[in-house]
Amino acid sequence: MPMWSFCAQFCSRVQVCKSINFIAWNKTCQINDADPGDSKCGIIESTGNSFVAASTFPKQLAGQCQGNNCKRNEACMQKGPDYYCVPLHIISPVCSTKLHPRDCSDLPIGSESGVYTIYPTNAIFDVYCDMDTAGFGWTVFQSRMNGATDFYRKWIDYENGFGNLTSEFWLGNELIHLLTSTGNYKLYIHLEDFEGNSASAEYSDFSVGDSATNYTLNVTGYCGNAGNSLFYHKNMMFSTKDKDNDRFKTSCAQMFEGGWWFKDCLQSHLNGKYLGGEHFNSGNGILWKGWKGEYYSLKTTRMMVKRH
Ligand SMILES: [Ca+2]
Repeated sequence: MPMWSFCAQFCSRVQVCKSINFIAWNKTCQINDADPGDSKCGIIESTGNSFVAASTFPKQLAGQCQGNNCKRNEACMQKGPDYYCVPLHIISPVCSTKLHPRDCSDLPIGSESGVYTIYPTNAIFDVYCDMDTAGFGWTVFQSRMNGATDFYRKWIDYENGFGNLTSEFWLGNELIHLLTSTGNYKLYIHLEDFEGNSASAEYSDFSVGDSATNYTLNVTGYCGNAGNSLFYHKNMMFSTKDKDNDRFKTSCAQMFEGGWWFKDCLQSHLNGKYLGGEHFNSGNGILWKGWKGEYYSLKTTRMMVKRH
């Protein structure tokens, strides 16, 4: 729905609707069969959404549909001067985490790796869940494997996400923030080289700030065998080729061709160019200095989070 009033108007024409939850950032209109105080879904009014009782809407919102006799599971639609009743397809009203997983760790035990729809607070989106690399329940937000996707992109692309969930992608800073702000998350970074070796870096606490902080990286509690190459970037803002938030005199994002939490400039950069192994330009490529040094571009990377 383009705006709140359309959502309210729709609700006014549907008998079953007792309240609406309008989510501003993705313009989602959720209609609810309970008053705000009785909602079983734990929806509350907060920044970014408005959760309002239908009883507060002006009567004229329903227009000619006001007083029609559509059934409880029908919606009244206007067509010219007339109205008609159309059936509503009501999806399960149950709000359990089984049906509405907040992230990949809420999926039923035994679920395989793949793309799933998750429902963090006030949002619905698709993610890739990794159930194999580091145990069950990881929500992946970054993946490199073959160089098929261009990672030298602008701020808006990194903000909204790009690529293909089943191959190479960046989930999007807004979604990474949303996900990691709804609970305590740990971070797992899986790395592979072209010689068949792999290494990992795990951080016990990880979150990304909101757009007002330029998606500042909060990360702590390293363990693993790849080296602590993300620590250097802690508390840095995100930077892209068109938005320089780093501490270097020119743009690290332009120099190293990607988007990252650059400082002055880098110890790691998993969104760098896919150079395919050894190269001669210090710091270029898909970099994790603590494992393969500054002259090696990795084959495979995966960054993923899990609630704890
Ligand atoms: Ca700079």
